[in-house]
Amino acid sequence: METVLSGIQPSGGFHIGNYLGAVQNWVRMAALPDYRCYFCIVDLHAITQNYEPSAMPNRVVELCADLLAAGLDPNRSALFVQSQVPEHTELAWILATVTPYGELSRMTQFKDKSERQPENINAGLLTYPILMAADILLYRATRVPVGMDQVQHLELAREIARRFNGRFGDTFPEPLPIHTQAPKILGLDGKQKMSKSLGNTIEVTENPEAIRKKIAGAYTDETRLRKTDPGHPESCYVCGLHNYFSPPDVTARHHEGCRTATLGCVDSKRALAESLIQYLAPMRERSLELRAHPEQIRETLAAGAETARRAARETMGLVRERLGFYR
Ligand code: AQP
Repeated sequence: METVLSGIQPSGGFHIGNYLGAVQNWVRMAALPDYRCYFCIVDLHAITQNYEPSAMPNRVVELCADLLAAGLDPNRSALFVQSQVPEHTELAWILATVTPYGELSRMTQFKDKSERQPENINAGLLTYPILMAADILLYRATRVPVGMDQVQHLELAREIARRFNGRFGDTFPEPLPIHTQAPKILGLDGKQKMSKSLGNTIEVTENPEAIRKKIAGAYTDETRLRKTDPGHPESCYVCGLHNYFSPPDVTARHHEGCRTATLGCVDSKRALAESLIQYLAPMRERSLELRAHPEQIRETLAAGAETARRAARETMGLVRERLGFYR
């Protein structure tokens, strides 16, 4: 039996990058009997960015509704909120003592976020990967379904596990990343990663009109200036999204139409918007239904936290023993 852990920040609306890059795998792995799954809404990570405290409780409820609507079965996985299991922060402190400072300052996410929020380069931005390592190692997880943006952090988590094991004895397995077919979805600008905090997303619960408007403004093949210019579907953002959301015949028609200049970017965008609306409709409807019953969501999260706390206490018992802490 493999143990699986992954997390998502309540830092904005759940978007198609989160879904295609990570959560599709969460749903798939939770449904399989070979995996014991823990999925957490990582609010402790989210507070390293600028945020509004009064909006947080609702964001957590909505994100939980979105994850359930995406198909995550809470009876086959522990779905919980990170701050409700205090062992995450306790283990993070301990792991900080075996983490080289130099490695932390090399992380590209730290550099990017420091540039993005120069007025708030807090120490939590730097130590973020240690908390992520703690999230994973607390459950002694061996598989971590994440997008490409988390690979560097996961490599550091592996090194932290190695260093801890080397110093205090074999305690943690080295976790491996698990990717989907779409580990990096770009934002609507076609340049940066689609990311909640960059505001370049299509949310899973976005209404149809908003989807049409956003896709109309999406980036397309820069070399195709006029409709009569043949395009390059392989490097066109809109054609790329057809691969994931449109039926194969629609995708083939628009790729071919782009290549031969028989269909324009506007046609392709219109078709993509309708495909997305259709693809997302069941998730959107289900999430809106679930959001109308926040008490059920709270019950799900409470049950998940209980399961997570049990596993976390067990690991921390072992860790304290290894560290030689007074008992
Ligand atoms: N664009 C993406 N393509 C593929 N996978 C992605 N993930 C995130 N964006 C993409 C994966 O989704 C999981 C949750 O990550 P997150 O909560 O950090 O997502 P975010 O939208 O990137 O959120 P933020 O707040 O804007 O965070 P930063 O700025 O830290 O990226 C992860 O498995 C992630 O890999």
